[in-house]
Amino acid sequence: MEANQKIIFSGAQPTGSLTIGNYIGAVKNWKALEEEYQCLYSIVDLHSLTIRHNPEEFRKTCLSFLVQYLACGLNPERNILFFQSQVPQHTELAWILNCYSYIGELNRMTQFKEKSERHKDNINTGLFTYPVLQAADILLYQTDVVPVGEDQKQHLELSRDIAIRFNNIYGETFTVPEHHIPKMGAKIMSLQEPEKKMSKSDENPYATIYLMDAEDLILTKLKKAVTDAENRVAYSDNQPGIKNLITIYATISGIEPLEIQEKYDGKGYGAFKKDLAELLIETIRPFKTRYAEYMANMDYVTQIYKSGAERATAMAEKTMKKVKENLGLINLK
Ligand code: ATP
Ligand code: LTN
Repeated sequence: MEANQKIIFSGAQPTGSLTIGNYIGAVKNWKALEEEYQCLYSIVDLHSLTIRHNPEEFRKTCLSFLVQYLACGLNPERNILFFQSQVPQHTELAWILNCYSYIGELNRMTQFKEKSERHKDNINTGLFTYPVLQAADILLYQTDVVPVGEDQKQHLELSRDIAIRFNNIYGETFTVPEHHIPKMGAKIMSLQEPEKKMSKSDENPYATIYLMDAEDLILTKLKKAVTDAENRVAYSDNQPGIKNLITIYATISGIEPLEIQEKYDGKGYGAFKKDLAELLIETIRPFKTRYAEYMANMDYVTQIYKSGAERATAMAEKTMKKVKENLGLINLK
C-alpha cells in the first residue's frame, strides 16, 4: 500500500447472485476506483447469516461471489478481495461499537423495518444490529470512501455518527467515512414493480436481471418488463418503468438519457427493449467467459482470498490496537 493512499471499503452479501442493480449501483464503480485508491472489497458473509442457509449451498454461493467479483474485472492484485468471516476483527469491533450505538437509532433503519416485515418469522437480533457490523466493516480499515447504492445511505450516516461519537469520547480513533453514490443508477428499480428497488432476493423471477442469466432469459425479462400505455420512450417521472430501462441503458452505454429518448422517438417500446437486451447481453458476455475461467481455476481463487484475508487482517489489527488502547483495554503486546 502506498503511503497516504486513500482507502475504500465496500461489500455485498452473498445471497443469490449479483444483479445488474448491484453492478450498476456498486461493482462497476468499485472497478473505476481501483487505480486511485487502496480498495478493500469484501464478501460480507456474516451479514448474510440473518437468513437461514443450507451450509453446502452457502459455501458455494460465497465462493461464487468472489468469482463474480473477479469476473466483473476487479483486479486481485491491486484490490484486497476477501471474506468478512476470515477477519475476526470485524465481529470484535462490532461488539465494541454495539456499546456506542443506540436502540433508538437502529430502530429507525429502513432496511431493518423492510426486512423484518419480509421475514416476520425470523426477526433475529442480527438483523437489528446488522448496521453496527457494517459500521465495524468500514471503520476497521480507517476507510475514507464507501461506494454504495442509494439504499445504503442511511447505514453510512450511522457509521459516521458512531465514528464521530467514539472520537469525541476517546480522541481521534476512526476516520469518518464519506459515501460515494453514483449520480445515475444508484437505485435501479424492479422490472416488475418500478416503484421498488431491484433486489437479488426478490421472489418474482422477472423482477431482477442477474449477471449470470442466460442470454434468452435477459431478452424475456426485458420483454416482460412493466412499462405503461404511452408507448413513448421518454425519460419522465410519470413513466417510471421506461425511465428505469433508460437509466440502465444510459449507465451501461455512457449515452445521456435524453439522447436515448431522441434516438427512440416514434419507435415504440419493442425496438427499445430489444436493443437494450442486446446491449446487456454484449456487456455481460465477457463477464460470463471470465467467470467460467476462474471457476476452472479454484486453486488460484483460493490463493486470492487467502492473501486478501492476510492483507486485511494486518490493517484491521492496527485499528484494533488503537481502539483497545483508547478504551483502556490491556493490549497483549
Ligand atoms: P438483498 O436482496 O440480498 O438485500 P441487494 O440486491 O439489495 O441484496 P446487497 O448485497 O444488499 O444487494 O448490495 C450490494 C451493493 O449493491 C450495495 O452497495 C447496494 O447499495 C447496491 N445495490 C443493491 N441493489 C441496488 C439497486 N437496485 N440499484 C443500485 N444499487 C444497488
Ligand atoms: N449492508 C450492505 C452490505 C454491506 C456493506 C458493508 C456495504 C455490509 N457491510 C460495508 C458497504 C460497506 C447491503 O446490504 N448492501
